[in-house]
Parts: sequence; structure tokens; C-alpha cells
Amino acid sequence: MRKTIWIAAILLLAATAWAQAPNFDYPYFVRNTAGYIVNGNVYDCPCFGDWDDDGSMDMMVGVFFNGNIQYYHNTAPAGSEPVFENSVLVYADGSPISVSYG
Ligand SMILES: [Ca+2]
Repeated sequence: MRKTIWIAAILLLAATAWAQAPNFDYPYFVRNTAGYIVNGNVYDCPCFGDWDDDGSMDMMVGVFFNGNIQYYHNTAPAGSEPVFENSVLVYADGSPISVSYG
């Protein structure tokens, strides 16, 4: 039993020693291919996913001031710096999706 505790303690210390704190880059504005900032409002809510299943991460942004959801297609190859097209509104049943906002 004692030997098991020592082994567990040594493994825990080794795992702690090898763990590293995350290293983040500085924040920057995301721009579309026309050079416009696409997430300029600090209250807008971006999320990323491969919405069209082409291997690159696209972006959807919930817009604070009107509740709409904008889709930005990423034209860059997977694994490279994203290049977003101009946004399009996201529709459901023929109407732009809008959620409560403000
Ligand atoms: Ca994609």
C-alpha cells in the first residue's frame, strides 16, 4: 500500500512538472477580405466551426445591436491563417435568424 502511494505521488509530481501554462498570442481584430473588421463590437459574440465541412474553421457572429447572426466563410486552407469572406445573414424559414439582444 505504501509503495503504491509513493508511486502515485511521484507520477503526480512528474505530471505537474511537465505541465505548462498556456501561451496566448496578443488579441487582434479579425478582418474580411475587403479589410473590414468583422468583430468590431466588443459585445458581438463570435464562435468558430467548420460549418461547410471543407476542413477550415468558419466564423459565426451573434451581433449585439440587432440580434442577427452573421456567417463568415473562411477561404483559407485548413491549418493556415483564416481569410474570411464578407458576411451573410443566417436564415431560417426564409427570415434572418434573430435572437434577443442588448
Ligand atoms: Ca469551413
